[in-house]
Amino acid sequence: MIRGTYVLRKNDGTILFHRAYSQEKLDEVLTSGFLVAVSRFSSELGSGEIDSIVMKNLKFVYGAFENIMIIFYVDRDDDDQFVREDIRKVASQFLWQFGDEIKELKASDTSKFKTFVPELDRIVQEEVRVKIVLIGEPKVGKTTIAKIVAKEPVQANYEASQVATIKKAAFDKFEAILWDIPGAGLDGKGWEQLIRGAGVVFVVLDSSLENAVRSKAIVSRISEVAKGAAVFAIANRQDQNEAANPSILERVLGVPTYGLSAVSNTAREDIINIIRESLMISRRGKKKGDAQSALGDEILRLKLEVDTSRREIKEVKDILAVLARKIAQMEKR
Ligand SMILES: Nc1nc2c(ncn2[C@@H]2O[C@H](COP(=O)(O)OP(=O)(O)O)[C@@H](O)[C@H]2O)c(=O)[nH]1
Ligand SMILES: [Mg+2]
Repeated sequence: MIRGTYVLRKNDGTILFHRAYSQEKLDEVLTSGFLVAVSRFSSELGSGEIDSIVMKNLKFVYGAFENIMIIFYVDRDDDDQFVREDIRKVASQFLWQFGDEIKELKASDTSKFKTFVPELDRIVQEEVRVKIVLIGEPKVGKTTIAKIVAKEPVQANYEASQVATIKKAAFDKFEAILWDIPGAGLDGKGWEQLIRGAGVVFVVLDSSLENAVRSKAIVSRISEVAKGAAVFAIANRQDQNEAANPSILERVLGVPTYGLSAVSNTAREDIINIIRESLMISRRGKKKGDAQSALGDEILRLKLEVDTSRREIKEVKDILAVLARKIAQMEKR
């Protein structure tokens, strides 16, 4: 999860803005050391370029934009892809709001940047909480998957789930709320209520063809009931010899299908990667998110363009001045 955000002035490393999202105290020696270092090598970082560095249990993701640096610190295992999107948005917004004031600013007078808090929160918290539903026939591995993601102990002996259970897991910038819906009730309509408001729905399969064919009905029903949800399949039990290849199951179901073995040692990382990718795809499909990040990029581009044309105007003016002097000299002769 995102632990906090810094905005620095590039040339001297002045901290213009800091917001912590987690109660945990930062290692101050570590952080101030990092901030000094990062402002030193900011000149090597091209404008708009984003890089990251891991220190102890934190990952610092940072980018240079015009005369500022934006730094997010997150948990060390987090994927910084989502943070990178946020960094670009924060940079555009911060430059848009304060761009002109940063240059003249005296190092001690950073209070005005506090007004950036709601703006930052809006960017960071946009779509952080996501409802993820695991649905599918009994014994395909839904409860196992939910428990692994939530870091709960998994028992090997099977217990049929009677009621939907909800588990939480935090990773990257997300707070995932996992809904584990019992497979026994899929004939009725009860489950349709439960998937409302989901961002992502995973139809979990035991990777047999029969199971995939039977699950087709659920897939088409999901898209009717939860219109905003992106639907994917998890082809679980890939460790079993009889498991069909995910690409074949994908053709049967008509939705992106990820292979998984929930009993593997790497299961948690594998599942988180599947969730990451599905969130990336589902967000890409959302017009609003697209429009917003496109707007951020557009603002940054326009600002660069204005700066360039200001420079060009000055150059043209200089040339005109030289020409005018030349004409005046020629007229004198
Ligand atoms: N071999 C194998 N067993 C699995 C896998 N995933 C789950 N299981 C086992 O299958 C049984 C049913 O899993 P469960 O998560 O309770 O299924 P649910 O009914 O869909 O919630 C349990 O005994 C699990 O340990 C897998 O990928 N491979
Ligand atoms: Mg279950």
